[in-house]
Parts: sequence; C-alpha cells; structure tokens
Amino acid sequence: MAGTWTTLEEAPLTRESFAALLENRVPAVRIRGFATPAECAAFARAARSGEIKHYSVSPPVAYIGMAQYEYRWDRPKADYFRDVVIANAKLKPVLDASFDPVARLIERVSAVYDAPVGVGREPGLGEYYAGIVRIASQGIKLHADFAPFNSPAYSNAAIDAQLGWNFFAESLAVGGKTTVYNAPWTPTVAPGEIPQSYDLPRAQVAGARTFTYAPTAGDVVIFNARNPHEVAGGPAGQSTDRIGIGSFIGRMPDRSLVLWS
Ligand SMILES: O=C(O)CCC(=O)C(=O)O
Ligand SMILES: [Fe+2]
Repeated sequence: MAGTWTTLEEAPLTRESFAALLENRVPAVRIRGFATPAECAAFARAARSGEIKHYSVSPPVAYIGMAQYEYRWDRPKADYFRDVVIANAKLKPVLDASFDPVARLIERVSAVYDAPVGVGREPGLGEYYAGIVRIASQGIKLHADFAPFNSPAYSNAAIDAQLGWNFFAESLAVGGKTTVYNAPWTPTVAPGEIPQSYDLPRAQVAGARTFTYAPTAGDVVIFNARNPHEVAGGPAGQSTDRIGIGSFIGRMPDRSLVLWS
C-alpha cells in the first residue's frame, strides 16, 4: 500500500483516478470549478469574520473548527469528541453565509465510489469533526498525515489509505503552492508511541519524486496525505489570502470512506 506514482500529472475526478489516488498511483486529483466565484467570495468573507484560532505550530496557521492533530498527545479521546460540538458551532456561521463544501465533496466522491462515504464516528463517543477552515498564507511545514501512526487509539487508525482534500476559496497572487513528495510516511514507532509528523526531516523525502499544485480559487485538490507535503508561504503584504477548507478521507476495512479533520 505504500504506493508509487505511475504519472506526474494531476487528473480530473473519475472512478479510475479516485481509485488510483487511494492506491497512491497518481499524485493528485483536481475538481475544477467546484464552487462559483460568488460562492468563493462569500466563503472567504465569512472565513475572515469567523472565530479564528491558531495551530500550535510555526509559522502560524489560522483555522476555524478543530484538528485531531491538537489532541494527539496526553489527552483523553473524550476531549476531542466533546469539542466537536463547539467546533461545529463555529463552522456553522461560515457555511450559512456561503455554502457547505463538505456536503458537496461527499456528494462528488460518492458519485465515483461504490461504498458509503460520510463523516467518521467513534463507537460510544460520537461523530468526528470534518471541515477545517484554514488561512495559511505563510505556508505549512513538511508533514505527513496518516491516522494509523497519528491517532492509534482512535477508530480511524483502522484505515489503510488516507487522502486530504482542500477546497480553495481564495489564493495568493504569489506563492502558496503545495508540494507533495512520493515517499509514503513509514516511521519506526515503538508500541504506544506517537511519532513526530510535523516539520519532518528533509532526509525523509530526499530523492523522492515531487508534485506541486496551485491552490486555484474555486477548485478542490485531493492528494494522498501519507505522502509528506508542504505549503510554500507567499511574500507578505499581498491583497489576498490562502483561504480554504478541507478534511481527510480514510478507507476503513469495510471499504467505506470516513471524513475527519
Ligand atoms: O492546503 C493545502 O494545500 C494542504 C494542506 C494539508 O496539509 C492537508 O490538507 O493535509
Ligand atoms: Fe497535511
């Protein structure tokens, strides 16, 4: 399942390209024109006026909602599921003022996949949070996202493939591109240990083939998030921001797809 790309081109969303993405055979799938310019403008405006927090990383990444990343170490699972209610309440005004990219994404993926697609659930604890709004104009450092290593105590650790999708409502005039490295993350971990996944050593991607995508406003880009990836920051002082919303998509043992952020 580690997966080697058989092409360096992104593909449109089809049954075949989506299956290839899950197997990590293609670098990315793009849904062009996922939202209209009016929907993008409304989303960006609503995101700017939402209740924004910052991840515990540098450079700062602003977000609305919640990320399982922030609950990885030394926290009971119940904390995460308790906070889902609060995070959904913060996301709701953004969606109410624009549209619901998560519901639209689920529809689009369901049309090319023959098992259920929906927000993940933790037995006894409730639904995961899916759909984190991010303003990441200063970039995001090299990291990988793969639940079997990142969240071994959660039910989403049972997935065998993890995609990340992002809808971009606004992009920078200069910079802000994402580079994905075809070097599926396979850390050596002692039992019970959660490895560092953020700011990974460059040696982990040395020599790997790369794919760089532009976060074009209006589009969704989906990639296999087990591949280390990074977002380039743009020069300061631009009149636009890199604003989007996204989540992960994991494939469970019954082939159903679950979403979380
Ligand atoms: O914003 C992007 O292009 C990628 C963000 C990211 O790290 C992810 O979706 O896992
Ligand atoms: Fe990521």
